[in-house]
Amino acid sequence: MKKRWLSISMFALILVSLIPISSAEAAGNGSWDRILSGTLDYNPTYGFCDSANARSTGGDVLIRGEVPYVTYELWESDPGSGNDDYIGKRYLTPEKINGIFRGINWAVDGSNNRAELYVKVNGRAVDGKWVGIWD
Ligand SMILES: [Ca+2]
Ligand SMILES: [Ca+2]
Repeated sequence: MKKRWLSISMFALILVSLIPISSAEAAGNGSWDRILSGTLDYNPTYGFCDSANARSTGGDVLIRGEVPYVTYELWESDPGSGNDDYIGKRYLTPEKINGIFRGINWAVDGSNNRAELYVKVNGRAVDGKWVGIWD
């Protein structure tokens, strides 16, 4: 029983990460490049899960998460405590697997001229689950 559940959830993960992004949701520069494929990891100090940072040139950004019916937030990281910039949030479902954020050039900063993007989900329900970011 457990094994079967595992294979079903693996299937869901492969599905959500590999489904082609439709042309109706085209990126500004014409192609989506994946800049992050990783996990959301629980931080007990803050009570949320977040991903590693991914460097973006701004423009349009798309996120996907393994777990449906969850609100995924997109943030931009800056040095120091409490300086990160909130970009927005998207509630993702099996019918709406792409969370798209348009025109986020304003989030590009720093000497590297990049936005350090990460995904955050409140609580610990998505701990260890997959998340992806495209630029
Ligand atoms: Ca910033
Ligand atoms: Ca930054």
